[in-house]
Amino acid sequence: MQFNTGQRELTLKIVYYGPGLSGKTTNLRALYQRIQPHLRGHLMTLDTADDRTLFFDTLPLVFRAGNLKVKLKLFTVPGQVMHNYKKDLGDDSTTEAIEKMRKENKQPVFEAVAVRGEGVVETFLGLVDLTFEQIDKHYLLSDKLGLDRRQFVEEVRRCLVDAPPVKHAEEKN
Ligand SMILES: Nc1nc2c(ncn2[C@@H]2O[C@H](COP(=O)(O)OP(=O)(O)OP(=O)(O)O)[C@@H](O)[C@H]2O)c(=O)[nH]1
Ligand SMILES: [Mg+2]
Repeated sequence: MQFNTGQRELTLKIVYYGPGLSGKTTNLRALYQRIQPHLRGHLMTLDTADDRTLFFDTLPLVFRAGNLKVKLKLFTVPGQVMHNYKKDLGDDSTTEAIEKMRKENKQPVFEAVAVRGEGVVETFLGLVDLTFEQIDKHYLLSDKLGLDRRQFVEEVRRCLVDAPPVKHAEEKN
């Protein structure tokens, strides 16, 4: 996070990371399609010949929240072997296995099919919600700027085309 007091500008960088070929770049591409064209910047992807991310992909989104200018910089990085142990369940994954993950993981679990764009927006808004919660704890944005978490996520939701209603972390389960 960066905060420019003079310009009242908040910059947040969110990085999608995980095993190689797990759909990080596909998530960003799907998200690009769902952001209102006048609010999104250039989607830059840098692939090798076989579509593997070389350095990173990036997609900026700029909007206003309260009296702040907010820049969300979305990134993906190339998948690394060290992330494989977090890897998706196989094709034999069942509803029960996903329920088990939901119960055992501290983090929320979102189901998505990035190639079809399903669940991509829900995942993204969930990320934005948790990101705001986290930085608010440290930097007291609600107190200092009067910027409330729900209001913030709602502003991000409004940047999207046909976005579903937001489910906040504490409302899940
Ligand atoms: N079946 C299925 N295929 C997917 C899904 N998301 C991505 N893919 C496919 O999986 C392959 C890898 O997707 P990428 O988005 O390039 O994966 P990545 O995580 O960016 O990979 P690296 O940049 O190499 O780390 C592509 O052929 C995608 O079309 C999904 O939800 N379901
Ligand atoms: Mg990639």
